[in-house]
Amino acid sequence: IMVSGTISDKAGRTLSGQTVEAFLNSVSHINLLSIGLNCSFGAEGLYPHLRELASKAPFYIFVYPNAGLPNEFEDYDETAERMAVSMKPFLENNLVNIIGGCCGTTPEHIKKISKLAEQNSPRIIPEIEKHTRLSGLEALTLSKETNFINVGERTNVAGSKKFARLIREESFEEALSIAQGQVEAGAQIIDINMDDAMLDAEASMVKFINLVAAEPDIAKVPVMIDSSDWNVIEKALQCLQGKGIVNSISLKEGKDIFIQRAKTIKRYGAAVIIMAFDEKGQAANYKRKIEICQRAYNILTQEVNYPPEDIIFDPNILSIATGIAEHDNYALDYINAIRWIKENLPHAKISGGVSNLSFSFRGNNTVREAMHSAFLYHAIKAGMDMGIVNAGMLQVYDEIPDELLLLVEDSILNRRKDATERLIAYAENIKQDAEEQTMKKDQWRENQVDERIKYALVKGISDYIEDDVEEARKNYDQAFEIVEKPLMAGMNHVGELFGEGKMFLPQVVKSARVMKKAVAKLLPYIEEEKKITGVNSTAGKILLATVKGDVHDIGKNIVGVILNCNNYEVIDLGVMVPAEKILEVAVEQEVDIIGLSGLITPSLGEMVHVAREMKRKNMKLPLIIGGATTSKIHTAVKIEPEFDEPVIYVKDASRAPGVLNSLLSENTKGKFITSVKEEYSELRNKYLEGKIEKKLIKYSQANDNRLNINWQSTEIQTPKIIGLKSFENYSLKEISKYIDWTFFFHAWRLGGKYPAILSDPNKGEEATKLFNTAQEFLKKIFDKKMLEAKAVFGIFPANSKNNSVEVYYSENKSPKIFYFLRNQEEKKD
Ligand code: THG
Repeated sequence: IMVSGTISDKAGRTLSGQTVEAFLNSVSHINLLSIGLNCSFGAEGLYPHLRELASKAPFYIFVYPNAGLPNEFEDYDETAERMAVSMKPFLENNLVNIIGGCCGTTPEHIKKISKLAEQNSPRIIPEIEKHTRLSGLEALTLSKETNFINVGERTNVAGSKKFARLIREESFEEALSIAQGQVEAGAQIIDINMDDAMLDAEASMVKFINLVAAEPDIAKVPVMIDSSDWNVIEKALQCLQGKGIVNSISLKEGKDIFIQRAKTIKRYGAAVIIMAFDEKGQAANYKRKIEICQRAYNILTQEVNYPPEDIIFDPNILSIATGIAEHDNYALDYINAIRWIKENLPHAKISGGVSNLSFSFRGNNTVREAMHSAFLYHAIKAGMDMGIVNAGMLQVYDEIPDELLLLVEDSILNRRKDATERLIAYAENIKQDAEEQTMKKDQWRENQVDERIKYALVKGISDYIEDDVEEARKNYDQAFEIVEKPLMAGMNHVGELFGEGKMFLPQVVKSARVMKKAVAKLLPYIEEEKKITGVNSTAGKILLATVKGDVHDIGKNIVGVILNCNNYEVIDLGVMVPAEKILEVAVEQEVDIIGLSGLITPSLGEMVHVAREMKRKNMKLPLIIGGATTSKIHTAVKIEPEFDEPVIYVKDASRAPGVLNSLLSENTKGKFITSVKEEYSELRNKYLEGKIEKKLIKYSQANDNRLNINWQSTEIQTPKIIGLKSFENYSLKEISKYIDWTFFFHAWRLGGKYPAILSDPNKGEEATKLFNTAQEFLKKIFDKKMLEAKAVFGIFPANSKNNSVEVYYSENKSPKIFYFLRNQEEKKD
């Protein structure tokens, strides 16, 4: 079996949000022949990701990138030479065993790559250290360097009254915020438990885990599936993308069932917690604990071939200080057992439910937290690797008041007979510090309401959005303005961040959900306002389709979700939709906009066809274009000229609401369409001009055109200073004269090669001087004066053949351009 992955965004993640290492950990339980990367965004950016994979995978490695991303016109620009340059480091650093090319590569490419491969030796599979390697969207490796791993306990219906209530009431969104709270408070794994007689544990587990998968801030950590019902565990395993932990199995029901379940878990690819139980029951003392763990370890490693690093023992943390003498040594037995396991069961890890320890002090969090911290202090020293804890509620060992510390340690380490009594006496004396219990207030809640709305959208926080939009209504005349202004501003910011690789897809979808909630809250008000103004109740009706010949729809579906969240009625025709069908439904359903999507390059041609058909049928509605291969330039050059109505490219899902809003809103529509038309026509002209200019000549001809310098005939002065010279007290004004402004003018679209002068006579003496110089310059060279110019922005040689220059100047506010030709009248205004 060979597993091939693709990195799909700038953040270096797979489409479902995993990092390369998280992905590797998710599939490493299979005895792979090889693992590698294909396509992605070409060879060039792949190096760091490939290197990471090569350094961590115990399998052969392959790579076959595409020849860069396809350009806007369905072609791949990366030549065989260029691609070989980017692939060279893969081979020279011996990162791969198999190498090749994906989309856009040709026999020519493969020939070049193959040559390079011949010159280098293949990767040798490195010795990979045995560590417990887990993953959510990100990898979690338990090594000597990682300290104790916190597993969040609060997403447990048996361990949190609040969580239990939320799940019972099906308030899944708020339940998710408990998970998020655990992660924010430092949980590196979350334990999820739905075992409750009043719940359909299987259904609740599946639903909750799937919701977690869509919350990148939670899904980044691995999941610990906590259930005593095997069916719940197996169902949950089927929903996990990453490599999680099963909590738990044991020898309670005998060896056969134990083996059968361990085999199943191994096949799904998860680590497993083994509780110290057997046919006789729970191990309470040291001897029973180590005896059961030893037996389970032998069965797992010898009969199931379970990787020992994926075995996590839980030798039972039982409640102490209960008043029952037999319980007094429970903590010490656990600590001693883990010390033994560490020494005798190689690579196995140790976990435990820490809060169990202090059940007898329920209601007194001060004492409980002190007990947990002191217990962990000793247990971690003995080798405890991870623990199920109330993340964020652990006290720092050093900060436990001396008196309390002495009492809890007496109890944990069973140092004196009256330890429990003394601890109880202490506990009765202290009052709960109410303040300690209240969570610290979120700083961002202090901001202005519009800022809060934007923040909530970017962070995907839905908790306060309804109250915030309600509050925002005070500042706006109409509810719809809140959608158009702060909410859109937030969504646009999300779009920008996504474009820069600072957010990844699942996060964008999460933002859309916040948007949905906000819009839902505003909808009744918007409806009211519309009754008065007589406008439609939805924002608009849009038809979406992946064009004929293309089966990709992930992006389109995301657009659908996001538009839905923005109150658009979406008719999704699915994939492989022929032009006739699209137009037929559009007419029948009277949609406001048609949106076409496609991922593969032939779809570009199909989109041109749809546009032509729309024109032929004389349709009067805008067409929007999106999908991985589509682009603004292709839309402008190839699609837009085919159809007279607006044809607009939408870069990614996050931008769809902004574009549609501008297209359909009466206020912005006209201006928006005109500006897009202008922009596309400019792009088209530039492209067509560029096409003409780019005619290539023969290499020999190019050589003949080189600059011939006769070094003998010219006397070359030795510069006064060679090397660096630093100026200490300079003025920017002075220095600006020496700056080569070419690049700035390019950026400002001013064109030209060597700017001669920049000035504005209204800007003081220095500028006037420059302005006069410009006048003189033109007079001297062209015998022309500056006409009515009030300011000169620059003078550029426009064409070296006829010695013309372009002069950028202004008479009033709007800049103008003149072309001057030597000894001729000015060519054009
Ligand atoms: N080993 C393994 N898994 C486990 C346990 C274990 N899973 C469950 C449990 N034990 C660990 N989780 C918890 C979670 C919460 C509490 C204790 C253990 C807890 N809850 C508060 C209480 O009951 O007082 C509830 C407070 C509230 O409702 O807010 O203490 O040992 N493998």
